[in-house]
Amino acid sequence: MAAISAFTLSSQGRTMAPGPTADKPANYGDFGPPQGAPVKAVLTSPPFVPPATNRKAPAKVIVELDVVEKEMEISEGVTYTFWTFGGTVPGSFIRVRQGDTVEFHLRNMPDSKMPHNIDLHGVTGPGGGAASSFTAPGHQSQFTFKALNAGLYVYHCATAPVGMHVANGMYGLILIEPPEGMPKVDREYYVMQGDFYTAGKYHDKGHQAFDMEKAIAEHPTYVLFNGREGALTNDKALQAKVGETVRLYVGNGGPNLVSSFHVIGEIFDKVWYEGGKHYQENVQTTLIPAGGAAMMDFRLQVPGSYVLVDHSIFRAFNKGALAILKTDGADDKAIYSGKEVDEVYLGDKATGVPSTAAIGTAATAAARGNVTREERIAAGKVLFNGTCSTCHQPDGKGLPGVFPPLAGSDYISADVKRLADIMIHGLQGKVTVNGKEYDSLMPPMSQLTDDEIANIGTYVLNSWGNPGGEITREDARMARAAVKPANTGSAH
Ligand code: HEC
Ligand SMILES: [Cu+2]
Repeated sequence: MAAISAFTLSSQGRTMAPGPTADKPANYGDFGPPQGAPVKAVLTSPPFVPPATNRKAPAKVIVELDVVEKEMEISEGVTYTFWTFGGTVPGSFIRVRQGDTVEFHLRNMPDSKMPHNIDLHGVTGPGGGAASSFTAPGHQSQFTFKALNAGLYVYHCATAPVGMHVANGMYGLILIEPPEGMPKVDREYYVMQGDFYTAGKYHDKGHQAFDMEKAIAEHPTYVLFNGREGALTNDKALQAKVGETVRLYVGNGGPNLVSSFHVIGEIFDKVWYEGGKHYQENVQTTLIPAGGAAMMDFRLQVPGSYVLVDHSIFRAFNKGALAILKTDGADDKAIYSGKEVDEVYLGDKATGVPSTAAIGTAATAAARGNVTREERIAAGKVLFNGTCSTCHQPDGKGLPGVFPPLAGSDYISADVKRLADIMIHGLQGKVTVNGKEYDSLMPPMSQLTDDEIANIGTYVLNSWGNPGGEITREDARMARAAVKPANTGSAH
């Protein structure tokens, strides 16, 4: 957990010089006692990073961090009881300077149900602070450490069951600046990945409990940046301008997964891999272990939407591990021709498309049992974009000879209820739509929930000259229950 400093390195049978570490003096990172009046650390909520300390001498820094248990949305229309440091997932970002003496105050709010503590990977000492910070609800604890090693470190709760506390969102980052500070950049952002285990399936609406079995099996329902699907998309996307330099401080809280962190459309000019002292240059994807972190710098040369993903790519598109860095500015055709291909990756996550709030509205109403056709249509429109529109096109007209039209489709009007069946089981073989024959394959979309099927189906039925009507949750349930081989359009 925290740094362990006394071991001997050996390579090819030769033992290197012994010592606290091979080339570091015993007082490494200790610049003497704190100077001047104590300073209170500025803590920030993600995606923001506190300003540089700009200090030239060690100080006494007071950190006050609150543990807050609270219900928040984990996805549109899905709530979860998070346990947090500072009321957010990930927890507040802490920034100090190497050699600082940190007086840490951990307060556990009176309405908490659980005791909590904190293990900071930047602390030298057994447990990284955990043993000294065990804090019951309504209590406060205090401990002090000297920040000896510069770097970007994860902190997390280490109260039993540790995995559960971490899975509920109890992690964050502490940056221990090197004495000279980090190189200046135009913008700094704080992003942290985590995997989440809910009792229901991905996108099952309503309140979701933690599922210990799934967590032990390491089968997350959600893999997220900053604790919520869509925390950094649409109007909450990270912002930058062409010509600026951007630094991401990226952590991985786990509890289980290792992140293959990648920004689609960018190359990291520098990566301080593992959050340490050295950087690698020209990196496409950097590995961030659970309980680890990295800093990465790049300059933005071309405007558009850059997509932050875990390149274990099903996590990005089917579990939520996707964020956007929106860059405004003038095109540079010499670097990139400028064909806007955002939609391929983004679907409904792109900026400027209808807000996903409609999905939440329909889900709430569906849970009450009185969802209206209009609410289903509004939610279905958002879901259609990004799920179906890549092939059938946003206007439902399809592509001649490749993807059949859903607009004015006589295939749909012949039997409107088959829509649910087609979405869940896919379609292959010969079909004739409006007099034209298609002989292709539509993959099953069984990842959609019954409500999502109902919403999309109702939207399609009530759009583009189709006959109207409704697909219900029951239609979806029955279509799913029908165990059968993939649909074939013609009888063979
Ligand atoms: C990867 C591309 C792709 C996606 C995504 C896709 N489809 Fe299809 N869809 C097809 C193809 C190809 C066919 C024709 C299949 C065949 O030839 O048997 C088809 C056929 C259909 C048909 C029957 C023919 C018609 O035009 O009326 C319907 C209805 C349909 N899709 C609805 C949907 C809906 C709703 C979604 C989103 C949940 C969706 N599709 C997503 C490729 C896709
Ligand atoms: Cu805890």
